[in-house]
Amino acid sequence: MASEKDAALAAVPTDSPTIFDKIINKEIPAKVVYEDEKVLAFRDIAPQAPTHIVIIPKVKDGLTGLSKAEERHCEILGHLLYSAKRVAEQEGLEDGFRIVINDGPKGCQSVYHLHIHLLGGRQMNWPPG
Ligand code: DGP
Repeated sequence: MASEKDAALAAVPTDSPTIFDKIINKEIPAKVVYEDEKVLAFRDIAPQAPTHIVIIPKVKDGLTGLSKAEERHCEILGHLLYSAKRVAEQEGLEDGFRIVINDGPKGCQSVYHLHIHLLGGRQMNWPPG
């Protein structure tokens, strides 16, 4: 199985639908932990921590990644971050957690639909790899 880095280097930045659209449309299953009208949160298929949840906007609106954000996206960006905090609470991560947004090949992004990683349940290190 390819590493996350290999997957990121092989990924082609695109505005086309991704695997996350299939999850949004329920074409493929995912372990959904939180959902509202704007965002969906589900467990990562390749968890990097005991708790590893991906939080995505249901409508991509050009947000293939954070680097493509424009002023019109400010509301959904804030909503995503606040949703991550709510999911962290729901998951019982009261001792702390980490939020990650990978962007582009060097940022190790493999899926071009903006997403926040919520990681918790173990001691994190710094600097990240
Ligand atoms: P990134 O490398 O930041 O683009 O993160 C993409 C994440 O998406 C990666 O941690 C693995 C996860 N992922 C990819 N495909 C699927 C899938 O089909 N289901 C779930 N649950 N997660 C997926």
